Amino acid sequence: MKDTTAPTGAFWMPFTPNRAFKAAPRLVARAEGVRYYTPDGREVLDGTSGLWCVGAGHRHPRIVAAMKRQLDTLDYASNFQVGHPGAFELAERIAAVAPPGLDRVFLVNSGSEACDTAVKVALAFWRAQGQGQRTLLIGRERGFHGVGFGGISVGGMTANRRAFGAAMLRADHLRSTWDPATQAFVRGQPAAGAEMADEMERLVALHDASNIAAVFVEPVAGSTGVLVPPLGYLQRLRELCTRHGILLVFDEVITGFGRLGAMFGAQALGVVPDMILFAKTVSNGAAPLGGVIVRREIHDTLMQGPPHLAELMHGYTCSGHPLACAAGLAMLDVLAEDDLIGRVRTLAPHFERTVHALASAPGVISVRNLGLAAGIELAPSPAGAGQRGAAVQAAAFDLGVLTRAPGDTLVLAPPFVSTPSEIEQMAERLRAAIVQTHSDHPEGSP
Ligand code: PXG
Repeated sequence: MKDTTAPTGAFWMPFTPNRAFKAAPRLVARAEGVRYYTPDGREVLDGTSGLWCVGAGHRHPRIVAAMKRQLDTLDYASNFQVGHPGAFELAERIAAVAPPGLDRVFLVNSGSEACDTAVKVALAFWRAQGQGQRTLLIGRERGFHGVGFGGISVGGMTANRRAFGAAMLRADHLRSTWDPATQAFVRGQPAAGAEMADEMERLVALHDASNIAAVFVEPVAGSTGVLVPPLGYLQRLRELCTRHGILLVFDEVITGFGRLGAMFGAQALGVVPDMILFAKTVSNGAAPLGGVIVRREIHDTLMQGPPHLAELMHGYTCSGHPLACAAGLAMLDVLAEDDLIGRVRTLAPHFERTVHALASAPGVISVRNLGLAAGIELAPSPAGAGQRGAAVQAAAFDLGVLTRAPGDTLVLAPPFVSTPSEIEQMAERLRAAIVQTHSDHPEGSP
């Protein structure tokens, strides 16, 4: 039998420093609830819900059972001109929990596909109304919208854009809402800064609204380190998009399905966009699933052309895959039956206190949070930005907690089913990793 603990060179790992990983592999082999287990049986608390996916905890029994039943019934059917009941039911159920007015659902397999789908829907929507010149997209600095060409064009993560400029769509960007001078240790939404949204006026004055298709933002920027928008910012952005007739798209790949204490960030923060993108938590990470929820008018505008032809020439072999739909339906049941969103709301104040206590750990220069998401930022090592973050991430795994480190920010985003004491344990282990790494690399030495 092959030694499954030793990764070979064949797997080119995504978004991973491959050489460093393969020199010191950190594997998980099993998971249950809020815990991963390494091949040798050591526990690692899942401080990031996998990659922001596993709100209901790993291997939730009702999700696992539903997926097993599905595999025993219908393993694969496309949704190209035939269909299967799971996809229709899932779309209805998602529409029923979405903000009012958004009730048409296009299913895909990932957040990146959701972003690229939304870009296509926006472009097609304007073209269908004789406004095909509306091709400019507005994103935001430090936004992340996956790795498709639409997503990196509106995205604002330099490293993801650097090499691919030749294939980028036309896009301009709002600045990030992150202001270290006023927000370093803010709990929840910063009180000041709503006017940052007025930058949209500048972009409209520059490009003219008649050329702009849509604005893409995450309600809370997640993967660049949990950047929480000021109170009123998204409301202001909504007003400006409405005033100028520009579509507003919320990328809720991270915030969707409970993370902020409501089904969607739109509801948690009280702003209704024109489209919502989702993935990750929708299936509890148990199968690849994502999608785009659109306002009825957007969908209806596109329902034209010869009746024997697809109205939108877009879709994936696995759009609405039966197994993913089964996982999604079971997750919606679990969210409701176990009141997981209520649980997020109950846990959030405890989580906030626990993560803000990390402000006293050595080298911490910012802590910010909303719902069950927090970023704990460390002063960069003199050896270079991101090095301290990477070192803490590795040390934390060895000390028994999974964190993510975009740059020098450590992310905690625990499963919704975590207990208060499990959250404290996650924070304690993270503190130990910060302390250990700090004494390995004291300030001023590489
Ligand atoms: N939009 C947002 C807001 C995301 O966070 C995507 C789109 C793309 O989803 P897919 O399913 O194509 O990966 C994401 C993905 C991290 C991390 O460390 C976050 C993501 C992916 C990888 C790492 O926070 N989010």
